[in-house]
Amino acid sequence: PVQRKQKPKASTAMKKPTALTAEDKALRAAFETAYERELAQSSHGATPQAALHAAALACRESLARRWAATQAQDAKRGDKAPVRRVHYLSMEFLMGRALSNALAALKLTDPLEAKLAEQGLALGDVLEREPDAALGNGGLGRLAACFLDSFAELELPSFGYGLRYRYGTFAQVISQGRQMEQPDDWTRNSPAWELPRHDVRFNVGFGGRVEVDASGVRRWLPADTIEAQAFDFIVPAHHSDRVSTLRQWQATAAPIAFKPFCEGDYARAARHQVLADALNWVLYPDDSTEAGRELRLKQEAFLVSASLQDLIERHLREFGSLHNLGKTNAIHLNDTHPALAPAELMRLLLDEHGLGWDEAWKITRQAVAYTNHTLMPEALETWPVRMFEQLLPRHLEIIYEINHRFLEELQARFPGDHALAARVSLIDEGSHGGERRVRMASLALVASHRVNGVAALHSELMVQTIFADYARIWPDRFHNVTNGVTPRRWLQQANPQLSALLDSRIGEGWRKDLAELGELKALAANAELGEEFLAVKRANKERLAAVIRRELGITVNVDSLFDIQIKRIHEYKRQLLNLLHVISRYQAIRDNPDANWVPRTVIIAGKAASAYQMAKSIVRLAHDVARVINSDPRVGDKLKLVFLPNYSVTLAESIIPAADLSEQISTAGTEASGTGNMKFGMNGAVTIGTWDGANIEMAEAMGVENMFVFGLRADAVAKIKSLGYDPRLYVEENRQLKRVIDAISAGVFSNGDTERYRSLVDSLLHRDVYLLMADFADYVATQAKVDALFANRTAWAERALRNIAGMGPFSSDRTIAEYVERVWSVKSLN
Ligand code: NBG
Repeated sequence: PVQRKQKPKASTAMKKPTALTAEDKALRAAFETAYERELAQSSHGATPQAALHAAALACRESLARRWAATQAQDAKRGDKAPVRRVHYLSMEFLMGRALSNALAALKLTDPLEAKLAEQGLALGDVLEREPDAALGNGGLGRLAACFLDSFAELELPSFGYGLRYRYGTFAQVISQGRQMEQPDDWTRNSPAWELPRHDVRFNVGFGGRVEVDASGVRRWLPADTIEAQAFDFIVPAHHSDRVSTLRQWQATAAPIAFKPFCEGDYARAARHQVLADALNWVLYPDDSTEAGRELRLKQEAFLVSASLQDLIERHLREFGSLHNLGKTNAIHLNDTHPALAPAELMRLLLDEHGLGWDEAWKITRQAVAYTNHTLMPEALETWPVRMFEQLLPRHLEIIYEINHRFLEELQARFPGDHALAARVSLIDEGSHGGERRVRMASLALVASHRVNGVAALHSELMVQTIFADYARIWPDRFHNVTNGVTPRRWLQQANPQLSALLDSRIGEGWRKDLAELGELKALAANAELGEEFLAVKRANKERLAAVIRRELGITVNVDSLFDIQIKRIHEYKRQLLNLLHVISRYQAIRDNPDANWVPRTVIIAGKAASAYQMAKSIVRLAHDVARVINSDPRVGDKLKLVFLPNYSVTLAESIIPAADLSEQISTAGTEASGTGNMKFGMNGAVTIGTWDGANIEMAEAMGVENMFVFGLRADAVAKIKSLGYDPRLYVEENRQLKRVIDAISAGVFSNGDTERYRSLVDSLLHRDVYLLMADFADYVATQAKVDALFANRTAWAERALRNIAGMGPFSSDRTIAEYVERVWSVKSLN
C-alpha cells in the first residue's frame, strides 16, 4: 500500500523506518539466503564484484517469482478485459543499471547494506561495478526503458521486445580531443540479471524462395533459418508486486555442419554460427550510414518474427483460436525499426495459420499502432526492394498485396490523383533515378489503427509535414502522446536528498503520483525551503565536481552556475550554439576580467554517431575550446568548460541532480520531444530553451515566466527558410558573433591550425541549416538574464522550485496511462 502524504511540521527530512509486512520479511529472508548461497560460489570470497553478482542473482530469484505470479494473473484476464496486452517492439532499450532499482522496489536496500557491512563492503562500491546495459543510442531507447518501468507500476499486462546485443552502443574514448569508438562489451562482467528462457525458442527464416502448390497456396522456403532464444529482463513495480518484462532475443548458433567439417572445410561448417552471431553483435551506433544495412534489416526481421511468434503462441495457449487476437493484443512499433511487424503478422496468420486475407488484415490493423520519434526526413527508413527479394521474398509479396489494396482504395477516394498515389505508396518507384525501395513508415501507417507523435508540437508538425498526405487520407488516425520519464530512476534514486526534502514538505505521495509535485508551488517562495533546496543542490554539485576531478583532473568551483547540456551530439541539438556562447563569454571575460562575472561551469556530454563527421568535429571543438579556456589564468573559475566522456544513463544520473541550468536549445521544430529536459526539470534545474518539443508543454505547465525561452519559433524558422536564409547577414550585423567565428577560423583554439574547423565554419556561414546565426544574439542576451537571476540566491531557488512544481505531468506513468486510454484499450478500436 502506498503511504499517503503526511505533512511533518519540521523542516528537516526525517527518515521514518517503514513498517515491514510479513511478506516483506519473507522476501528479506529469501533474499539473504539466496545471497549467501550465491556468494559461497565465489572463488575469491566477498569481493565487491562477487557481492554484486550474488545480490543480482538473489534479486532475480525474487523477481522471477513475481514474474510468474504476474503472468498467472494476466493469463486469467480472458477476452473481456478492457485493456489489451501490450507488445512493445523496439530495437533499443537503454536500461542502464538495474540493481539499485530492483533493491528499492523490493525494499532490499537496507538488508543488503547490512549484509555487505558484515563483509566489510560498502553498498556504493558494489553498485558502482554494475555495467550499464546500453542497448540504445539516446532518447528513443531510454524512453522505452522508462516505459517498462511504468508498465510495471501501472500493472499493465505487457512485454517489451528487443534484441540482446552482445555489444551495446560504443564506448566513447577521447584521444587528443577526438572521439574514438570502442566496443562496449557489457555482458563480460555483467551480473547475471537476465533469465535465459531455454524453452522459449523460435525459428526465423531468411532468403530462399516462395513456392506455389497446385491449389495456389504459397509457401516460403527460406534458405537459412536462425533460432531465436529468449532472455528476460524483469522490471519491478515499486508500489505493488507486479513486474514487467523485457524479452530480448538472442540468435543461437545452429550446430556445425558435420559433412563440411569432416571434409576439413571449417569455415563452411561454421557458417551458420557466424551468421547467427553477427545478428547479435552490435547495436548500430549510427543511424545515418549505409554500412551494414543488410544486417540491420535482418536484425529487424529477427526481432519482429520471434516476438510475433511468441505472441501467437501465448495467445493460442490462452484462447485456442486467433479470431480475437487483435482485440486482446496490441502491437506497438517504437518508430519504424520494427515496421516489418504487420507484414510478418500477415505472413504468420495467412501461411502458418491458414486465415484468409480479410480476417488477417482486420486482426493486424486492430493490433498494430505506431509512434513516430523524429521529423528528420533522412531518418524515415526505406529498404531497397532488391534486398527484400533476397532476404524476405514472402514479406515482399505481402507488402505488394497490402499496397495494391491500399492504392485501389485510394483510387476510389481520390480518383485520378496519381501524384498522391506515388507519394504515399509503400513502394518508392525510384522516380529520382534511384532504385525501388520499400517505405517502412508507409507500411507502419497503413497497418496502424493509431499513429502518434511524442509532444504536441511534434504531433502537429508530423501531420503538416512528413505525413501530410496520410493525415489527409486518415485524419482520425493521428494523435499526440507527450513523452514522460520515470520519476523512480530520475528523481527518487538519482536524487535521494531532494526526494527526502520533498517528502518533508509535501509528503511522499509524489512518489506514486507525480502530479502531487504541484503542491510545491504554494511553498516555492518560502526562503527557508529555498535555502534547504540550495544546500541539497550544492551537495549534488560537490559529488559531480569529484567525478570531474577524477575523470579529467579539472577542479571546478561548486558555487559557480552549473550549465549543462547532455544528449547525443547532433547539429540540430546545437551543442555548437552552446560553444559559440562559451567562446563569446570567454572573449568578454578576457576584455574585462575584473567585471562582476557570475562564475559558470559549462558541462557537455554526449556521443557522436561514428560516421557523423560534423558531430565529431563539434566534439573536437569542445575539447579545443576547453583546453584554451581552462588553462587561461585570466579566466580562472569565472568560466570553465568540461566535456565528460562516455555519456551513459549512469553518468546522467549523477550529472542531472547537480544541474543549475538545463540547455534545451534545438532549432524550433526539430526536437520531437526531448526527455532530458524533463529529468532536469524535476531535479530543480532551470531550463534555457527554445520553443520546441516538450519544452513548450513544460513552460506551459510551470508558467512560461519560469523558463528562459529564446530564439525563433517553428513557424518563423520555416518562414525564414522559405524566404532564403542568409546566415552571413547575421554575422555581419553582430560584432560579438563575428569575433567568435573569426577566432575559430583563425585557429585560436586549434594551435593556429586554420584548416581544422574550416568546413564547420563554412557550413555555418553558407548554409547554417539549423539557424545558429539567427538565434545567437537572443541566446546570448538570454544567458545574461540567467546570470542576473543566479546572482540572486533566493530568487533562483524560488524559480527552481517552481520548475519542480510544474513537472507533475512529465512522469512516464501519465504517458502510459494516455497510451492505454487512446491506443491500447479495447475501446480505442471503435
Ligand atoms: C528521439 C527524439 C527525441 C525524443 C525521443 C523519444 C529518435 C529517433 N528520436 O526528441 O529525437 O524525446 O526520440 O521520443 O531517437
